[in-house]
Amino acid sequence: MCGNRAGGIVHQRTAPARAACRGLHPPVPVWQNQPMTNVPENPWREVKLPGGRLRLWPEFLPAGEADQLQQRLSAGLQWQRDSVKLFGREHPIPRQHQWYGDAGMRYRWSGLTMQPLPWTDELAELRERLRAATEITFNSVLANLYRDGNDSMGWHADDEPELGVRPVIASVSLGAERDLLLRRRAGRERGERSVKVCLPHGSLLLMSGATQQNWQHALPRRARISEPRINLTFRRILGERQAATSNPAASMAAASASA
Ligand SMILES: O=C(O)CCC(=O)C(=O)O
Ligand SMILES: [Mn+2]
Repeated sequence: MCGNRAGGIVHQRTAPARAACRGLHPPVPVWQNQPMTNVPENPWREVKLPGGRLRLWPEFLPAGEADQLQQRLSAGLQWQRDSVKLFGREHPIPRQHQWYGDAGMRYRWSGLTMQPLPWTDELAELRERLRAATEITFNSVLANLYRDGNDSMGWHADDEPELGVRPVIASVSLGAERDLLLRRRAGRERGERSVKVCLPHGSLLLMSGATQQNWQHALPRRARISEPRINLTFRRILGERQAATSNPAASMAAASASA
């Protein structure tokens, strides 16, 4: 495990050279349409994040269901590999991904424009479970496939105009346990500690409040990890008009797009 006794949440100055993460749980039968049973009274762990809000539900999906879901998504989603252009050069993104959601929920990030594929049964089912757990109806999900510890995600915030000002992002992790790092935007020059959250198989991480305004997050490379991981970040894309009224940056983007 990459966690500690404080529940998988550690403050650190720099990313550790390695993270010893546990592997997959043994497989058990079928991913089923099950109601949530045996949910402890408060399954959430609050991560202290000044100017933001982060909650982790470590055992959101029971291990057997998480195993089945991982297998089905790994084989069934239409994974694609994209590049982003930086200073005129193409850089392949070090993971595969795909965008699913309600019709019209276009998402633009890092110069990519993603049009949603229709919900698969598994993703639609998971969206329902998230609705029950969070009372939020997500209308899209970015699915990410990290083939092993060499795949990663650099520092960024999920702060695109179409997500609105204080987006709630529900992030489900399947497979190899990886650590998510968070750093405060304002604390970078002061050498502030980053926050490390271990994301176990079947866990749910909820980012909300002003997290995306005040913090950045990254999933660093961990060369010793040889197992794959799937991450599903469920989001709510706002309609263009809603985005424009809730976020001045969005109104400028909408204006220049229609110009
Ligand atoms: O893989 C993860 O846990 C994080 C992914 C992420 O931050 C993103 O896709 O925006
Ligand atoms: Mn992100």
